[in-house]
Amino acid sequence: MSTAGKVIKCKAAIAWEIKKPLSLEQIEVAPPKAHEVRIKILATGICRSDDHVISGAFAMPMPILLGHEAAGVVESVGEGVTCVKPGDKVIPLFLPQCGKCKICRSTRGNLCSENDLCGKGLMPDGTSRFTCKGKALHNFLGTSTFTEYTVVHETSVVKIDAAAPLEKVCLIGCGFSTGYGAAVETAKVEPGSTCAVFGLGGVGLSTVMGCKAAGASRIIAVDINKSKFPLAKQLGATECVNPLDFQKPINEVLFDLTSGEGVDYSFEVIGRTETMTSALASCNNNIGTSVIVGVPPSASQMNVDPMLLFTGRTWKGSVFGGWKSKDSVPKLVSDFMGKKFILDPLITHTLPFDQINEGFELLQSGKSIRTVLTF
Ligand code: PAD
Ligand code: ZN
Ligand code: ZN
Repeated sequence: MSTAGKVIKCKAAIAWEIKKPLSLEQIEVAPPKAHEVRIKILATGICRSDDHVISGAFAMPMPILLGHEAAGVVESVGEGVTCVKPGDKVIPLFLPQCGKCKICRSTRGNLCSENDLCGKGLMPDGTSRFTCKGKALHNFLGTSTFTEYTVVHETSVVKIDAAAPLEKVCLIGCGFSTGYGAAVETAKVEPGSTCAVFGLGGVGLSTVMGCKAAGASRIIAVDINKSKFPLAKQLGATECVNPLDFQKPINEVLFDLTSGEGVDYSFEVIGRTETMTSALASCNNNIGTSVIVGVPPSASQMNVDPMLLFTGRTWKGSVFGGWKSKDSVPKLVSDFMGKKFILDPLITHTLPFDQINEGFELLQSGKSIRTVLTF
């Protein structure tokens, strides 16, 4: 029996308030309005950005339906949708590509003005498609994938190869693309260069892979959890450094390791202001580039010696790896299918959706890289 045009009752994991486990409940998912798409989610990864909302570091309106790294199948479409049809395999896009704003019209940049990084948590028309116990739920970055069904705007979804394994390519919806793109798209790492990657979670390890693919000759992986080092080496790190093993600041350690020159490219893939500054100070004082990938804690401020920038360093940020999402995600899926990169080592755990809170505990305790939840 077709569910098109009807409210769907299904299971979802709700964040009612910060610092509490997610609550598995039945929700109602309204049919898609014009230019919206309802998706049956089949696999979703757990990313640190979801956890930043739960911890309160990334301020979002509550209650909220988190999750943004997923893959699924279109269940139904609203009026006027032509980019996808029921049955298509798709990836929701936490960074939309409207095709109309200044950035979408430009060949440069990827931060479509329709993005919801500031956390409105509603569809573009200002309403929600989710309710639970009579209360409207906010969406997360226009996606919300910790649910059996979600509704997204047509600018926030893209069709992918029908043969793609959804329980793997869901990582292309965030972690892999973000980390890999920070190296190949945002920094445009050059062959033979020296890179340092701070933070070796799913995103940072993807940055390591991007540095390797770009031909970096040295990739120094930095983490305070040394259990991350074997996988970092397997994916391309040439050396691994634990800041806790040294008395001096990590930027000085990296200068020592590079004969006083600093690295050509550094990446902060943690989400802490201290490590953002350390990463900046670790790159060459004149031609070094440092990229912020970790989500900065809401309302945080940085106090930086301007001399670090005066001498010529470049400091930039990277959302979704600098990729224009709709254009790039299908290509990245094709590249995965063509074995141009691998995702399997990043997926350390696969759990049924019901065990979502265990997945978060694995991330919080540093035991997992990516947990993929299946439905
Ligand atoms: P993760 O928690 O799996 O990995 C973070 C890693 O950093 C862990 O291995 C930690 O041990 C390590 N770490 C923590 N503190 C330090 C420290 N002081 N020095 C060195 N290492 C440390 O997270 P993730 O890989 O899922 O995400 C990483 C960040 O990227 C996080 O802030 C997330 O919110 C952000 C992100 N940004 C985007 C984007 O578009 N820019 C997208 C997705 C995720
Ligand atoms: Zn993410
Ligand atoms: Zn746009």
